[in-house]
Amino acid sequence: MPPSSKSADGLARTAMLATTIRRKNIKKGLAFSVMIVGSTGLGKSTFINTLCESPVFPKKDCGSPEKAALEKTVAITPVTVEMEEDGIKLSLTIVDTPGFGDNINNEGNFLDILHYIERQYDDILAEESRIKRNPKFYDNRVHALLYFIAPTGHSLRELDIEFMRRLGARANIIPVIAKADSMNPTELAAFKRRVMEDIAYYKIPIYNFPYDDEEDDDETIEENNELRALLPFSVVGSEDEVVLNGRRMRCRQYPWGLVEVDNSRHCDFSKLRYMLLSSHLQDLKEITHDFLYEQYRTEKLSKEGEDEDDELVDEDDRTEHRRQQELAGAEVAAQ
Ligand SMILES: Nc1nc2c(ncn2[C@@H]2O[C@H](COP(=O)(O)OP(=O)(O)OP(=O)(O)O)[C@@H](O)[C@H]2O)c(=O)[nH]1
Ligand SMILES: [Mg+2]
Repeated sequence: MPPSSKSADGLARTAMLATTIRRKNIKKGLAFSVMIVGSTGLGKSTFINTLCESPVFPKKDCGSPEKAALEKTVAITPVTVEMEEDGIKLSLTIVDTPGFGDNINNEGNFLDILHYIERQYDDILAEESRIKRNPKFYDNRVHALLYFIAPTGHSLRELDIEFMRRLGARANIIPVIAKADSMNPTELAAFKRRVMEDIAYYKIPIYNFPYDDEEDDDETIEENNELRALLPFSVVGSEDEVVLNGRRMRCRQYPWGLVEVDNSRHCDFSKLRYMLLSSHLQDLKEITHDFLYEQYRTEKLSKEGEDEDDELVDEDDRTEHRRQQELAGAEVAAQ
């Protein structure tokens, strides 16, 4: 068989295999996990309900609809929602976290969140080391961390900088401006600019839609550049709907007008949702596995190696010490 036809045959087989895997994935569904972090009361739980288009965190009934409100989140809460995006089944795990910033020292909140993320990496590490794999094992690694920034109009707070710098090595951080309806378009544009200046100045590692000039096609590069220019995404959350001119829309209703959640002139919610659950889902998963998890694994295994070396040194020291004692004892006995 000539080499060219052999390689064509091989290529056809690879393509067939890829199609079969894709079909299986479509049937089985994709698993994706997003964590939501930020100060208390910034609308994190409301955002989750808006993203999932269902009351994942139902309102607390306080007697009348006006008084109904979401309860304050008090513990790290992962919830899995089955949904369908572009005809593909998605098993979406959303991890809600208690808002921080109430305490003078937020170290506890930081560590709880960091430990949650690292625990999922540890689970994978343990599973990878098993001789017999557990077929029911569920990979719960966090693929994207949406960090909610308070709409102060100034710039990043100490707390935001500290958190994103510390967690950036463990998760794909996507910065988000919460309650964007509290700023007008000029204020919002200026705030976005200042936040990005801070991110660059403090060298905060965020997910900035990376691409490869040589490998990626023009369309991907253009799309990534457009999304990069939107950072940090401005969001508005609401589960309330109104019907206007026969069109049903989710919005926040004020005496002076409506803020539409899905209107890209009002906020970036729909673009964020599309990139998260559709266009960049696979990229976020790959970076989590190939880079963030790999980095954690290397650090953890080399640390364990160092600890073992230390133990060996300690053991050597103890043996030497015992030998010296025995020698001294023998000398005394001989005298
Ligand atoms: N103006 C405005 N208010 C919002 C928005 N999203 C949520 N809210 C309101 O903000 C309040 C707090 O919302 P939650 O979703 O409970 O906030 P949270 O971040 O989960 O709060 P914690 O669980 O305490 O951390 C509620 O009254 C929401 O209706 C928004 O986009 N704009
Ligand atoms: Mg909450």
